[in-house]
Amino acid sequence: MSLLPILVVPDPLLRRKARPVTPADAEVVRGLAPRMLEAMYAAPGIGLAAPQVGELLRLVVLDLGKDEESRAPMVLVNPEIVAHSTERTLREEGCLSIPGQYADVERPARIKARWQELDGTRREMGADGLLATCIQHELDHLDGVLFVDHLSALKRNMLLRKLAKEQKAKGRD
Ligand code: K2U
Ligand code: ZN
Repeated sequence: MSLLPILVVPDPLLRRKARPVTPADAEVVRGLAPRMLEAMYAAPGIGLAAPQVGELLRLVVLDLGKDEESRAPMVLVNPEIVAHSTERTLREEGCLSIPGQYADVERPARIKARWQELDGTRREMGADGLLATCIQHELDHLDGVLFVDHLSALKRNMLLRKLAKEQKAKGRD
């Protein structure tokens, strides 16, 4: 089966709020989650949210494993951040929907996330470091928020203009 295409800004779907997954979505989600993981590994990336493949569902996949041997895929259905530290941390972020553009983003250093697994099991986990950044980045996607929205308007516009220029040049090649 072909790889799911990852939407790139300024696709309007990336700015829409995703709806909660319901039991009626079970079959669709069981089929979609593995395909999202494949698209994420191929990108490559360590996280992917359903809106990035055009599905407005509150569904995220992530895997911080360093290589094929250390894969540890996670599927988060209806994920929420239920607590976060007051301490914040700065980390360079990229985004598969804003290819080739990077910037430092400040976010809470530690979070507590709650979600359901594909089989409906409820999970809760504390996270810090890159995992905390990735979960916050992906949950932003579920609300139509992109990492550039955490930057100053000047930096955001510079970065998006640079992407548009690169996309245009690519179109000409
Ligand atoms: O949502 C996405 O676009 C996937 C991002 C998630 C992410 C962004 C920033 C920081 C952590 C995760 C992609 O995985 S970006 C590629 C990447 C790969 C390794 C480490 C950081 C970012
Ligand atoms: Zn992203």
